[in-house]
Amino acid sequence: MDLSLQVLIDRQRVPAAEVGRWLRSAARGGVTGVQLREKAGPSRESYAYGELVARVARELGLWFSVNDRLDLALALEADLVHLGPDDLPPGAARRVAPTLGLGLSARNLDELAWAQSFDPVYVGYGPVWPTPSKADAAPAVGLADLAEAVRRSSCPIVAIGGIQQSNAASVWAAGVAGLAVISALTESHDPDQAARGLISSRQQT
Ligand code: TZP
Ligand code: MG
Repeated sequence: MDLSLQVLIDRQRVPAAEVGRWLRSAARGGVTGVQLREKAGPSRESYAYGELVARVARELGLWFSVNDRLDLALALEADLVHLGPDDLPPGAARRVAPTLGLGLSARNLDELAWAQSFDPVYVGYGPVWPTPSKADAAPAVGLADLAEAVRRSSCPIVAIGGIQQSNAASVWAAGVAGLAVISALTESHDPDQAARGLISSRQQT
């Protein structure tokens, strides 16, 4: 699974009518995976939107992940479910869905040790910088802590939180396996170019 560039989307940021065109553009620029991150609204609507995202992701050869919701991940036949320390315990998800991939979040080095013990596909680490995209985000960890996480981790680290074109090279330099972003792509007028910029800053390290 290519973890290089993951985008987290929801119905507000990428409306259903735009999903096809939008994801095609993002994939052209180098997005490798998409995470459905629906925090509000009726499950029925999240499911319908997720069906669309999953179908387009498959057509484009992107992996597909679901944030928080094991039920939606199973119903949508996702590649991964992404869980944080306050979500359904990873052990419970494993019991219910032994073959479903796990992505886990860690907000500090202690949580990284916890996350690694489940042998996830990757650990999302951050927020690296403060971000307006997550209401209840933990304090930013910064680049030095991110690099320490990479050194300590036995599984791939994906950086998240406040990653933009302007700072992406410094994140790659910490040795991460990939980037996970919301605003850098969903608030861009040109997801192709924006993704291309994030990917190409890897070469600058
Ligand atoms: N988890 C930690 S920070 C964050 C999430 C979901 C938000 C990332 O959004 P952005 O716009 O890329 O900073
Ligand atoms: Mg969560």
